[in-house]
Amino acid sequence: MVFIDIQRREVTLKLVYYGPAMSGKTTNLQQLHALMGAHAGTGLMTLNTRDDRTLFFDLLPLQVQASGGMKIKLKLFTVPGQVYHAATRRIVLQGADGVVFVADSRIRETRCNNESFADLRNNLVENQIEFADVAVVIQFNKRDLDGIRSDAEVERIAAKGAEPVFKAVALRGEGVAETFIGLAESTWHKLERRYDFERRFSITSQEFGDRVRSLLPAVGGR
Ligand SMILES: Nc1nc2c(ncn2[C@@H]2O[C@H](COP(=O)(O)OP(=O)(O)O)[C@@H](O)[C@H]2O)c(=O)[nH]1
Ligand SMILES: [Mg+2]
Repeated sequence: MVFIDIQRREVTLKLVYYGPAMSGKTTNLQQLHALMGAHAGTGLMTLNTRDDRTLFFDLLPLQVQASGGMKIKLKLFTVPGQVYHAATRRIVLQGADGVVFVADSRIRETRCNNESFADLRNNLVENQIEFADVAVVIQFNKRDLDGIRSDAEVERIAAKGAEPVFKAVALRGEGVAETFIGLAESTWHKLERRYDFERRFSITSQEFGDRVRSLLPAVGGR
């Protein structure tokens, strides 16, 4: 779980993009990286096979600084979705503070989405992470394609569950920033309650949200 370095006044959050193969997890990180421009820091690391599938994981390390001097590192990972990468997914998920489940909106992908969500729950258990202790948001990606669940249906799913739901066309960068900001803020809320960041490091969730948005000048952050 969250890594807190009191001496260096540094907190590291681990955020994981989970979901079935080809749902658009790597594309989310690529587009997020592009939207961040010069703010993106050390850059996106991807480890692909020759056919462009994620081999191990992608990593986008980010950092924001609060006015009180506290440094917050955000490490964004993707998992490889293919069934045979089960062990890798479990390892990447270790110590996750927040997870975005990237679903493919097409109705024919329903079964793959459901299996992957069950796999997520299972791997959280394997990693001794309580589902209630990890922030989870859901992204319905590929809204540009035919044969997708309707907006009304997505809204019904959103109303039924506790997890915030976002719609996206990751390929065009649409909804990518919103999903990331939603994930970061949900994760912060969850951790703030447990670790009392506001008192210990004098940073409010409002300030944290502002700092995260400031990483995204292209979508109206500062
Ligand atoms: N039409 C469409 N294709 C997408 C979208 N997002 C990703 N893709 C494509 O889906 C394929 C798999 O994407 P990728 O990010 O590698 O999936 P991952 O396996 O979840 O990492 C690629 O060909 C992407 O270009 C989207 O919103 N719409
Ligand atoms: Mg990938």
